[in-house]
Amino acid sequence: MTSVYIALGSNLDNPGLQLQRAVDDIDSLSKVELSGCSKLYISEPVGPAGQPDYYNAAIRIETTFAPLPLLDALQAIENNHGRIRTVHWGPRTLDLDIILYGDEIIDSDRLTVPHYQMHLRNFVLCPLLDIDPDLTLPDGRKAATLLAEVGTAGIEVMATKYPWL
Ligand code: PH2
Ligand code: MG
Ligand code: MG
Repeated sequence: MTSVYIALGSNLDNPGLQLQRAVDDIDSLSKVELSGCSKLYISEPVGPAGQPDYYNAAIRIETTFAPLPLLDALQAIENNHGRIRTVHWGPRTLDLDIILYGDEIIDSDRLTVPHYQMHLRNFVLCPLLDIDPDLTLPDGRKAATLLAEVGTAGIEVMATKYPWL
């Protein structure tokens, strides 16, 4: 079993419900056990202007999936939620990003872990810290230190305890 942190985001078609259903979908995967769930946040969009605010959250799972099969399973869930891949960083019904996979460093065509922007994004760091306030990256950096560097502007708690809605 490996502990994996997954960030969830949505800014289309009832985003809170998209995230709540996504947690249930991931928890239902046969090789996955849910071991932690963050608060639900609303955050200002990073990227192209003029898109709706995002809902964001994170979960921790214990899994026997290898990284790429896990990515396949998460992308199938994204597709089932009507995800259409258009604009880079543009609006989406559901985005599931593998942020950390145990202590592994992965640099392949399809997958970069730790997520290459995690240290810049408070909408990823805040939810991760809900689950594990002592969270440390494979390079030894503390998630709490990274959040102190980026700050908490533009992000608000919508609901504290899962199920959020
Ligand atoms: N995801 C993006 C681009 N911009 N902004 C916020 N606030 N939250 C996101 O999840 C997000 C974003 C691409 O994955
Ligand atoms: Mg993303
Ligand atoms: Mg993604």
